[in-house]
Amino acid sequence: VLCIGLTLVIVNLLLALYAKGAFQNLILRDLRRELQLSLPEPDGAMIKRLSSLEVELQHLKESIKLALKQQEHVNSTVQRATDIQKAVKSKSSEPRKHTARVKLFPHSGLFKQWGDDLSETQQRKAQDLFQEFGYNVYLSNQLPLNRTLPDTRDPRCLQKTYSSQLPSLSVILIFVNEALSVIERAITSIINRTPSPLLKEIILVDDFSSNGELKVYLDEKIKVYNQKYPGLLKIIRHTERKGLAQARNTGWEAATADVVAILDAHIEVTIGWAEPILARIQEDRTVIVSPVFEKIHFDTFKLERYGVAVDGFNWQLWCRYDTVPQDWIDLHDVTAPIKSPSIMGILAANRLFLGEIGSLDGGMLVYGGENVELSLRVWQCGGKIEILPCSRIAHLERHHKPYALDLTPALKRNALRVAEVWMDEYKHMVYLAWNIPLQNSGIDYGDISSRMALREKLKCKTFDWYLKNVYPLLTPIRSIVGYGTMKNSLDKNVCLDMGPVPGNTPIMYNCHAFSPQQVYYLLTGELYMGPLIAEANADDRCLTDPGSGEEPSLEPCSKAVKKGLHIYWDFKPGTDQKKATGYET
Ligand SMILES: *[C@@H]1O[C@H](CO)[C@@H](O)[C@H](O)[C@H]1NC(C)=O
Ligand SMILES: [Mn+2]
Repeated sequence: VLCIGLTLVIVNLLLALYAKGAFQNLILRDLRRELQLSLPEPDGAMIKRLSSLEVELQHLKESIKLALKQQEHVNSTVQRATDIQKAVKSKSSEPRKHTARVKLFPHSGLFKQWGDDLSETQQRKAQDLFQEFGYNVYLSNQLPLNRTLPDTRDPRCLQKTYSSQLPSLSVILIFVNEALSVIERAITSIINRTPSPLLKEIILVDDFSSNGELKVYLDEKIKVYNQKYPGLLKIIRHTERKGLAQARNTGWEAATADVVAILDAHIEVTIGWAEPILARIQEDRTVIVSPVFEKIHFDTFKLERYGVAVDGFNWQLWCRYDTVPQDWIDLHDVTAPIKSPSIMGILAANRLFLGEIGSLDGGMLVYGGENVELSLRVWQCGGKIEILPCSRIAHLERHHKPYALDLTPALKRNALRVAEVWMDEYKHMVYLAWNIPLQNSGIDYGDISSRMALREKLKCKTFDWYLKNVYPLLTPIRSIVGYGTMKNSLDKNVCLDMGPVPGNTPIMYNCHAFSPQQVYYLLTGELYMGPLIAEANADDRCLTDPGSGEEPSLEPCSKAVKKGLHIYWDFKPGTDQKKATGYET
C-alpha cells in the first residue's frame, strides 16, 4: 500500500528531472563552449574567435527558442489531451442544464474525479486541505463518521463461526498530522465493528503532530467517547518526532489486552475484521497476522476491493505485493490463512509474544524497512507471518505524504540496518540494489549491538534458511563484479540511461545516478541496466547489441539468451581511454 505512493513520487521526481535536465543541459553545454572561446588570444585570432562567438551565440539563441517551443508543444499536447478527455466525458454524460463551473485547479489530483459542483471558495479550501494532508479532507469532514462500507469478504467467510471465548484486543492507532475527521472515523469504525466485550482499549499515539486541531479538539473528542465508553480511549503524545517504529512500540508498551492490533489512523475497519485475527492468534501465539487491505481513494473516499495477495519486498527492502503461493490455492479454502514472507506495517500479534521477539526495532528512523526487519526476525526466530483473507481493513491511500518530501535517505539507512543484522552473506544484495559501495558507504545505520545480542539470545536461523524456506522468489546474484553508473569517457557528465519507459532503447543522458542509470557488470559479461531485480519470476534487463550496427537495446536477459543476441561485453579496467570502448564503469 505504502510503496505505491512512494513509487509515484519517485516517478514524478524523475519526470521533473528529465524535463528540466534536458533544457539545462542544452544551455549549459553551449555556455561552457562560450567560456572556453572567450579566453584572451592574439589579435588576429581574437577577431576570428569573436565572429565565431557571434555565430555560436546565434546558435545558442536558436537552441533556447527551439527548447521553449518544444516545451510549449508538450504543454499544448497535454492540454489538448485533457480537453479531448473532457469533451468525451461531457458527451457521454447527460446534457447539463447549467454550464460547468470554472475549475481553479485543473491540474490538481484532487479535482480529476471529484468536485465539479464546488464554488471557487470551496475549491480553494478543498485544495488547501488536500495540499496539507495528501487526501480529501474537505470531503472527509462532510462524510458521516459511521458511514456504511460494503462487505467485501468472500461469502464463505460469513459461514465461519468463532469461539465465544476469544482473547481481548487493544487497538493501537499511530499518526502524524492526520485530519481529525479521519481519526474519528477510524475510532468509530473500530467501536461499531468490534464485539464490545473483546475491545479492551483504543490507544492513540501521536508522533509529535504540528497540526493544532489534533491537540485541544482531539482531547475533547476523547473525553466525549470516554463518557460513553468509560476508559476505552487513551492518547499518548511524543514530545519529539520519533518515527513509525518507535510510535508502534509506544503503543505496544501501553497496551494491556491479550492481543494488539497496530494500525494506521487513516483506516476504517470493516465488518467482522477482528474475529479471524483473535481466533488465529488464540490458536497459535507465535503467528503475526495481517488483514487484507482495501483501498479508499484519496479523492472520492470510495472503497475499492483489492484481490488477495501476500506481502513481499525487493532487494531494496521496499514493500510490494506478491501472488499467493500455490499450496494455498491447492487447499481450495479461500478462508484459510496465507503464509506471507513479510507484512506491510499494519499487524496484529499476541502482545507478550511480540515483546518476547523484540517488538519493533527502535533504531529504525522515520519510515520504511521496519516492517521487513520485523518480518525477517519473526521468521528467523521461530514465528510465522500470515495474511487472513476474512479480515479486511479499508486503508486510505495518500496522494502525497506531506510530512516527508524525500524518504530515500531513511529508507536506505534502515535497509542497511536490516541487512547488517539479519542478512548474513546476502547483505551485499541490499548494497547493490541501492547502489551503495560495500565499504565506507558513508551511511550511519546506528548502533546494532543490542539487535545482534537479541538475535543471539533468540537463537535465530540464518537468512539463507529464510530465502530457501520462506521467500525463494528473491534470487541473490553472486557474480556481480562491478556496479555503479557508466560515464562517457569523452564527457563525464553524460551517463548511460535506460531511456524512456516504456521502451527498450537506452540513451546517453545527464548523469543523475538514480536507478534508471544503474548498471551491474557480471563476471560472465552481461551488463544489467536499471533497478536490480534478481527475482525468480522476473528478468533483469541486459544491454544488448542487435548485431546489425544499430543502437543497442535492452532485452530481458533470458529472452536475449534464447534468441542468441549479443549480451556479453568486454570490460578492461584502466585501459587507455582512446582504445577503450568509450565507456567506463
Ligand atoms: C450514524 O449515526 C447517526 C446518528 O447517531 C444515526 O442516525 C445513523 O443511523 C447512523 N448510521 C449508521 C449507518 O449506523
Ligand atoms: Mn498507511
